Amino acid sequence: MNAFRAVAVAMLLLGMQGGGVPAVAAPANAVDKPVRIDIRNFAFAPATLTVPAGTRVVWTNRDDEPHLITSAGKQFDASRALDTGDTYAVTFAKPGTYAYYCSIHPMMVGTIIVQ
Ligand SMILES: [Cu+2]
Repeated sequence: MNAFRAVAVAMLLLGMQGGGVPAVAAPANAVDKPVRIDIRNFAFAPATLTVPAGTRVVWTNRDDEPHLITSAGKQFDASRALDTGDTYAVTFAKPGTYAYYCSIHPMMVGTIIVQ
């Protein structure tokens, strides 16, 4: 083991014992599995979804009617009108509360809580 490597290992061990800042940062995009929301019977299922930051959320329209996902606060781009079986995906990078609705059927509402 050369000197540089010994110092690196020592720093790693100290970092692990420090308890504050982790010695090795997690990758920026630690969430690789999309989370799905079904649109069924004129409702979002689940209506409220809590996910870690970086999660890709995919809506799928299971109804025979078109639905159009729209952010209540214009926090993300609206989908096009989704026909049966169509999907729409948004990656939520920043923590926050994202309310959305169907602009064709505004009584259809949902919330995504990003932690
Ligand atoms: Cu709709």
